[in-house]
Amino acid sequence: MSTITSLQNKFEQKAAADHDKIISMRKEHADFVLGEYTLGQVLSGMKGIQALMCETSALDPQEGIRFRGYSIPELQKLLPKLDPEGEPLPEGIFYLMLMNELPTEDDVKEISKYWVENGDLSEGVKAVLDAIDPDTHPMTQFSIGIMAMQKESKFAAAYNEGASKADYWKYTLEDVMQLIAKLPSVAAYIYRRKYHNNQHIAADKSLDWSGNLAHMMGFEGDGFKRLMRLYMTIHTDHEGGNVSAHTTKLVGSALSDPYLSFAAAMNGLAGPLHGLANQEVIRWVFAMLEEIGTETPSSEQIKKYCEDTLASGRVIPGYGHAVLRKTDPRYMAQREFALKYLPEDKLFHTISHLYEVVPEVLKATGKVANPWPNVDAHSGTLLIHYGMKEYDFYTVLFGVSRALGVLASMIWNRYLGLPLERPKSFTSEAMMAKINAVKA
Ligand code: HAX
Repeated sequence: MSTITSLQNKFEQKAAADHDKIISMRKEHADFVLGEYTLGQVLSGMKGIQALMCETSALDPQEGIRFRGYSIPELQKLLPKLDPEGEPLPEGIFYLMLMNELPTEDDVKEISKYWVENGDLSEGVKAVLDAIDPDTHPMTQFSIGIMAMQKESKFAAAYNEGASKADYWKYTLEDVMQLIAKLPSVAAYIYRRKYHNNQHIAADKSLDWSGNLAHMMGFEGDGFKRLMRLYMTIHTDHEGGNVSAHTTKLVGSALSDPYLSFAAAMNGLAGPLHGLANQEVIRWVFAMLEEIGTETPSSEQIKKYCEDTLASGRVIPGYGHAVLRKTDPRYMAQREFALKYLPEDKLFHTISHLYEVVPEVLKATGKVANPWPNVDAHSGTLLIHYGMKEYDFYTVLFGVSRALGVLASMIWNRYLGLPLERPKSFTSEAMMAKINAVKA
């Protein structure tokens, strides 16, 4: 049996009960009031409005993310690894998010093998990437690369041929597996073309998905590969309302295929308030060290630099969050990694020093809801430690990982037959009229 058929069978078996539960919940409790929301919420990015269902992960403002109920430290213990002391394989968290059960070693091996064996890019996709001005931002190139693969969509082809709605999820699953298989090759192709004189490295199909990504980018050390496994695991998903997850769902709700939906999500991840923050953090930290003129700035110097950043009307990248109200556990997982593998690294010390200073500076503004660091505050320093200095590429790595969560969700959305998303909008005049009608 092919990997796709076996995953389809397993998914259908596992998901059938949840499907019936959710569909009957929708029928029987359609009138249940979930919450109320205010005009203020509508005009501040719909924060806190309970408007989405997402099965793969849930975010608690105090505790942080849980994937199908498991925290990051729990998953570091429970998910299959290549080496008992190493980091989990992201293939495992994908399986967990999709199937709602912890994978066995064999489950993970099967997915890993499929992804690595199906990772090659067609000559057509390479030609598209080759035609892009190399100065183009890597995230733009990444999005173009994903779009260049769209013509392979099994979902789009089946839809054109009149496939039944009941089967959409099967084609979606196949597209998702193909797309995730190829993302490391797209990323590595862009990386080697832009920064390594177009010298590409062939896949090593004996490696796992993240190990092979590291290899194709030109990083052979065990340290970088270990980091990639952690990185690709913790960036996968952050419940349903963040820009990349919600974009995938929104665009997918028009029955756009996984390629179209995920490319759209990547355009959202490329924004500086979302995934691009990982590039912005390192750019900002380097600018700070250069301006202060030392690799070991004092707390006073850091504080002054932060205050200057705020005074110039910019944000401090890597700090704050729309939902979290404490230090991001993804930051802590990376900090633990640094304490274990690079405790003497100077840049890590600066990142730790910022953790002591920045929250107080942000608290002093009196307006920042969450002064604590998020995932993006830490990732760059780990990459730099292992020699990956091209920080404008960092968001592409985030994007490769994000595919695992948002596309696992997409399979569920198709399986549940969720309809087109279409919230109601109002003009400000209509809003004011509503307010006046209540006041009168
Ligand atoms: N530096 C300076 N000001 C900040 C700030 C920061 N790190 N975080 C929030 N604020 C400001 C906001 O800009 C806002 O100011 P105005 O009222 O003048 O517009 C005010 O504090 C209230 O904002 P908030 O309610 O605390 O935060 P939001 O939910 O509106 O925004 C953001 C959340 C993540 C966008 C915000 O904290 C931010 O801009 N952080 C820096 C960029 C960043 O690190 N983004 C990555 C977030 C995680 C992620 O998605 N990763 O991919």
